[in-house]
Amino acid sequence: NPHRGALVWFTGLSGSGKTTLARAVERELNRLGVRTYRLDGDVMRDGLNADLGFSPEDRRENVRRNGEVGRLMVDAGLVVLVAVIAPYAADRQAARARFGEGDFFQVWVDTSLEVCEQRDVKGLYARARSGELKNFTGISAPYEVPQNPEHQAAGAGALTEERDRVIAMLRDAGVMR
Ligand code: GGZ
Repeated sequence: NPHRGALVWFTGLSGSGKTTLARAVERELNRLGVRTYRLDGDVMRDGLNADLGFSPEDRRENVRRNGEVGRLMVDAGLVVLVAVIAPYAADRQAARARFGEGDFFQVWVDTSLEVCEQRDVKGLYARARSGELKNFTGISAPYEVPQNPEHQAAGAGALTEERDRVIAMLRDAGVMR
């Protein structure tokens, strides 16, 4: 299946389902013969971004690096799935500005704070509420809601349907057939 390079940025709260949706989209793209790479915030923070914390400045640099690495991979012809919170609109916009028109897709994984906190898969929200974790997105640090995402995914929706909507968006944009 011939395809071009593109980047899909899944933005949303911790525990919103960014990674889960990105993984599902990736599996389906691979099944369709599309070559992909997934950049995940917490994985990237183990390596390339190990020097960065969660201050606004460090998040800005974190988002910038994820965008730049993604850009190299798009140049190499891959479809890149980025699962990084990217809480500041200005930082998301700066990342977008590094891509050509039609090469960058923002997907807002719109799961409410209430649902994310109720799930609390990693126990981070509890630690943020107790004050042990500072600057936690949604609790003690902002998440600026996307104003014009290419796509809005229901974080609490059915995974297969949400996956297929992202795939359809990429098809409609001519990323692949
Ligand atoms: C937000 C934090 C924080 C704070 C640790 N705020 O759900 P997770 O655990 O596995 O993924 C989250 C990850 C966020 O990294 P990102 O690179 O995506 O964030 S950003 O774009 O804002 O730079 C979360 C964990 O790191 N984590 N402390 N204070 N998330």
